[in-house]
Amino acid sequence: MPETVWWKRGTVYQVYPRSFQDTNGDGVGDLRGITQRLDYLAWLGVDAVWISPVYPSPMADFGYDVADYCGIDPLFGTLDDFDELVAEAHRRRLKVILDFVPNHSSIRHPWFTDSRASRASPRRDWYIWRDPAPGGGPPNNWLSNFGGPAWTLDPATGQYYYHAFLAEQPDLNWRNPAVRAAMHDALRFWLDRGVDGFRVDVIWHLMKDEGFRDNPENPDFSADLPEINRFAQVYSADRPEVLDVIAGMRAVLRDYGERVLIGEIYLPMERLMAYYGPDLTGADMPFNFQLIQTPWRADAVCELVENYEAGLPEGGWPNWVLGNHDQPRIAARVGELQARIAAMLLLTLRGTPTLYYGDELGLGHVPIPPERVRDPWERNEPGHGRDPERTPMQWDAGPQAGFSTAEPWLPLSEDATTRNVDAMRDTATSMLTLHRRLLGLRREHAALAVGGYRTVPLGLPEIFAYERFEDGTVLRIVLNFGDAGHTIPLTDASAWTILMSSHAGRSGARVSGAVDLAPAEGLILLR
Ligand code: TEU
Ligand code: CA
Repeated sequence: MPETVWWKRGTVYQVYPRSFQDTNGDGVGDLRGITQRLDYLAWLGVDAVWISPVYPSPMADFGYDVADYCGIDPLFGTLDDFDELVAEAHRRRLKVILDFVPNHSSIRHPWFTDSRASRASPRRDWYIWRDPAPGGGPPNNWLSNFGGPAWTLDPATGQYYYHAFLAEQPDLNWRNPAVRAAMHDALRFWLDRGVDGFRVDVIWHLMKDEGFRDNPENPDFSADLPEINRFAQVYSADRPEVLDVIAGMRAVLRDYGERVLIGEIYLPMERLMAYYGPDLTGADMPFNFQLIQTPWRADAVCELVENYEAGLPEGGWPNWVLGNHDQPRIAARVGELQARIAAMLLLTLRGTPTLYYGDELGLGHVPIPPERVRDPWERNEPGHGRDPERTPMQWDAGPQAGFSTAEPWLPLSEDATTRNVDAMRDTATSMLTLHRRLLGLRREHAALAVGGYRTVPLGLPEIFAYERFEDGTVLRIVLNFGDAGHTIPLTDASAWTILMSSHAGRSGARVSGAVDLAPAEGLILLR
């Protein structure tokens, strides 16, 4: 395989640590649990594990409210546990990516305690404080992503502080060089411990309009959308100066060699591309959520892939995401059968795939009874909560699906006795086996890992076909987004070998001229 940096060749697997494996019987996953399951990740065939936040936190937003950027919350374990996790991961050639949350801290972070103490506090300017509007009330019309105004009045000093998310998550002021320096130190703290990279939370939010202008109304707003969409986020996020901030973080990572900077960015395609930065000084991988936001149709997905490929800056490496801890699960969005096509797509497109834990089991939307709702967003804006995609990983048919000896913090899926790693790992037709085989093929064929991409136009509206190629090897992927069978012409004279079908079986068969595709079947052919 050609020499390529690990994060381009590899596959990222996201662990939501509360829900992966509990080892001390409190119903919440922990670091030792992740360490215990590293053999599983190595067996599955992923290359890196991204762990959602494990820093000390009051958990108002389950760790996305950090009270100390250089520690581990006791709920998850200790720094020693963390060091052991890194060492054990590296022993298995797995990389470790930390979630970094620099846009806001917890309201309990000592920096904020200092900042709010008085207008004269040396740390006052570490956060974003503004006087009330002239007639009283919040300084401008910016809204919180979780509902309500993004400004909270602190009566002690008579000023409002800004929070793009919960009031318990005050935004830091990245225009202040002292904030940048402190955050760079935090990055170095983890890099020195051997961390291989960071997924940076809401990276496009770091800089806000210097003049704090009102956001314009969004003409497309409708009441079923979260309230944040009432206005277009023109001034509260995605400011051009943010690229300089990101280049600063990237420079810290570059001192450590091959470490990766991934940016969480929910923006339209053209803006997303800007986050590779001038001369690629930005994020190595601005997360590409377009598959989550595009209707699940062959023509729409084909168009998306082509636009994305065409929009990449020179040298910019692509990446693909099907789900995460903020989004309804892929199996719930497209259905169990199409989720297999989605897996085949994710793992055969050009670029680094990020897989969300549990999606390899086809885990669906787990209904949460009202008394068990945990996500604060669900309380603020019912219907938008993210608990259904954060339920415990299902390992075996035993009590609590092998996740814990106690009642888990969120309910297990009802089908946990059959939908679990133990039950699925040796079944040829299982979703888990499908993932493992796809990940295996990615390692085996440079064409999949690092090769080129081209669309194969077939003129069949329900079929998306494309090729991946490298050094004379050509793989053709044919995906049936519909529920009818098709005979697919093979547009050249060569014979092809079926490497795998999403339906299992068929591997090794030789085909030429045409190949039959069952409803919702995907094929990978080798020329
Ligand atoms: O998410 C940012 C974010 O924009 C989402 O919450 C988004 O609003 C939602 O998913 C709709 O698509 C990040 C984290 O991933 C999330 O878990 C945190 O709650 C949030 O930042 C605040 O840190
Ligand atoms: Ca635990």
